[in-house]
Amino acid sequence: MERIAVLNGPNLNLLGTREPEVYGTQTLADIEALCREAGQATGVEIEFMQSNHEGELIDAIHAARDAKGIVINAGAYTHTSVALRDALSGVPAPAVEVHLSNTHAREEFRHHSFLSPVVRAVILGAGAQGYRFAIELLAGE
Ligand code: CA2
Repeated sequence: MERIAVLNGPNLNLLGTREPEVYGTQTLADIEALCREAGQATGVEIEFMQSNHEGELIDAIHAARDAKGIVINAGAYTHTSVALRDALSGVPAPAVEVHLSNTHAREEFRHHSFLSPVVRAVILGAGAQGYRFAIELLAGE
């Protein structure tokens, strides 16, 4: 079965504990369950991980090089990390960048993404459903 890697960056392990008005009430475990449901519905295996460490996320991108796709919410590294962008550019798997919040409606430092120019699609502000949309897109291509 083909697989899709779902990668989550720093602080996303705190979801559901604070700032529900920005990020919703769902926990990362809820999002993982949603992704596994979307994987079952679309016939792909889901690999789901979260890390607070940039290098671990880079290793996970490299490990997903032969996957059908990568769904990535890189958290704040989105706005800072040339290294994550280079990792995504360096693997053949297409990636979809997902953010729970609409980063363009927030502070200016969240408006720029180093990742957006090198991904297949960007999904902003759809909450946890954004992960489902990303899996459906990648699984269908
Ligand atoms: O909207 C998103 O998904 C973000 O990637 C979330 C990141 C933020 O830095 C990006 O600009 C947009 C932050 C995730 C941290 O989530 C927390 C949740 C609860 C409490 C504290 C942090």
